[in-house]
Amino acid sequence: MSNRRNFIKNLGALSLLLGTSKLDLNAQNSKKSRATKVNKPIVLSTWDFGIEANKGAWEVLNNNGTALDAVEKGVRIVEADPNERSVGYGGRPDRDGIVTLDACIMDDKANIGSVASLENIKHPISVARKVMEDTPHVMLVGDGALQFALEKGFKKENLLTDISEKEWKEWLKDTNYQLPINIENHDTIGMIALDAHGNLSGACTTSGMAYKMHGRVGDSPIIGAGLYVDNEIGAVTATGHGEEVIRIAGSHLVVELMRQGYSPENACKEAVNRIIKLTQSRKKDLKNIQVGFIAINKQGEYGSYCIHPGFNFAVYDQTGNRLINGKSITK
Ligand code: SD4
Repeated sequence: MSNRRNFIKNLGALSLLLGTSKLDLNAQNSKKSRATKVNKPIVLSTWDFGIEANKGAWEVLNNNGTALDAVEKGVRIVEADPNERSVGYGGRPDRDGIVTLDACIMDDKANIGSVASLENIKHPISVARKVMEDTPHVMLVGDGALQFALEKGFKKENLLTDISEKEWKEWLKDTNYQLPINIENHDTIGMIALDAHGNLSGACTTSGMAYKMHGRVGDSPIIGAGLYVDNEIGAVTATGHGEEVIRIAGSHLVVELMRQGYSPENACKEAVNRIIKLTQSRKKDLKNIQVGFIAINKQGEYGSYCIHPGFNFAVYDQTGNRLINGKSITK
């Protein structure tokens, strides 16, 4: 007996030495949770506009629909709303006054579709879905994406609303065309869902960083950065400073951490810490960078983490639709 106790003690010391204890603990936790009932259906989306988006998604999920249909329907609500100034119609333009949209979608079978720097189309997420379903490619950009959208019957529309135009002109006067670098000028809707059949999908759509350079593409349409789904493990989406999310292949990283046994929240936290580490080693100012991740696993457990306070996300499951503040590294 005492030998066994010593063995366990030594094993503990060894795993501490190897730095595996946290991982093991998480793996144990997640194994424990696997025995419990799966929390499905469930949908999560970024920011407070996620509440309205979740309602649309829930109509699909609650009627036995697929996670794929749910996430497309959900994010379209925000894309169509001119009062949401960071997504779709009414989104803030680039520094040349042009609204350019980025979006991607991924289903439970690893089908993927994406559009980047798309102009004049109100629902880039649905164009991304068409790329996924009707082409042999996974990503179309700029003029080619627009040409494809028009071929598929999408209507060309002016997406620059009066208020966005007015603000952009004021910004031009005040800033003399200098690129903005702060944590205030972007909000993306990323949505991930687990349906009643136990399948995962996700969607991500944005007008990107306000007053960006024309042609700039963020993380949101990049599979593995702004969104990733692995139907065996979980789904993840990101919001915030796209360049930093791309730098660590953020959403894919979070899925891989969950595969290793991390809880959704700890996986998001680890990814956020990696961004912080790289920011510091590159001697950049962390106060200008905000990134948040949200994640769900196959059991319907969810979590989030961001760099600075201020990020929130909406969750809709059998207990209702609610807004939750993301935990942050800085306080
Ligand atoms: C981007 N990640 O274009 C997007 C913007 C965003 O919350 O998410 N804002 O970099």
